[in-house]
Amino acid sequence: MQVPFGNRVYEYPGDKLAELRDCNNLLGNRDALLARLGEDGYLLVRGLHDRQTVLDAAKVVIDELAKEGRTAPGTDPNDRIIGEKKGGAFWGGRKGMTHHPRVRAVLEGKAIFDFLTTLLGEPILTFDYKWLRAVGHDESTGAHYDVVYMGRGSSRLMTVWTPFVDVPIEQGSLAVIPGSNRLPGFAKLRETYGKLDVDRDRAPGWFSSDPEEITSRFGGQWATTNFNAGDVVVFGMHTMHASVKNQTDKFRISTDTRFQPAADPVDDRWMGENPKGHYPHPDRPEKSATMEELRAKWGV
Ligand SMILES: O=C(O)CCC(=O)C(=O)O
Repeated sequence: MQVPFGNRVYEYPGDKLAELRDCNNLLGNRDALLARLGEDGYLLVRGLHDRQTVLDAAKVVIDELAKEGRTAPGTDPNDRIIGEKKGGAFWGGRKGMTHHPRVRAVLEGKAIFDFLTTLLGEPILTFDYKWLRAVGHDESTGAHYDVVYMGRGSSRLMTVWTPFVDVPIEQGSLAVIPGSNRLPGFAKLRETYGKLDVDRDRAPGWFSSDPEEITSRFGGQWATTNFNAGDVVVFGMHTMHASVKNQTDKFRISTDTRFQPAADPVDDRWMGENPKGHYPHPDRPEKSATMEELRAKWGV
């Protein structure tokens, strides 16, 4: 199948876009999971959450999409058909949504807390701020490291990407470069771009809109998969990731949440009753430099 990804179109599965591997055969073996995380930079767990619990959470979002007039008139909101307002929706930090009991049952539920507490080997916390999105047609996320957005606290911070619905690749699945967290070719990137703070440096966060530029210059291979509600992907702050384009007429609903050891320092932008979030917003024009200018300075 042909997959539009950034400014490229890749054949999947193929040598430019491979398959993510799940770690389900390692569940219950902490050392093996940690070794896999170190090697690949991510852990894909199939069916970590009860599917119905996730679909119940998705319904909160589906109802909101319908309420905001985003689903196509005359269609069943449960089909998530994108209406006239073409763009997607982002409810990051909108507690009425992100802390709705049915959403919290997934994002702060026992399944993910138990998994990450065991993995990290100590008590953990999760950021109060949660990123919740419905991705529209032709939309996607550019390639980046998460550390540039939330790097002020724990070095052991983990992202959890949770599809709230079945997300086949054509609906804009998550893509990762396995090993980008450790491959020697990425070392300079980790030392330069990986030290960026989008707020302190008033900088954009996406490294490139060209997935191939990254793999051809630094190494590795992009990988993605078809996701089902219940699956999660866990990854660290220096794992290069993005999403492929949503080619369908349906909203892709997913969340990104963050977890870390409770004893570690915490990035204060994302905690508290009303987390302050980014400042100034990275998409506003007061940016000090473009990513191209920063990259020229860093030589990457
Ligand atoms: O859902 C997406 O498109 C991207 C998510 C992401 O970048 C993240 O989880 O850090």
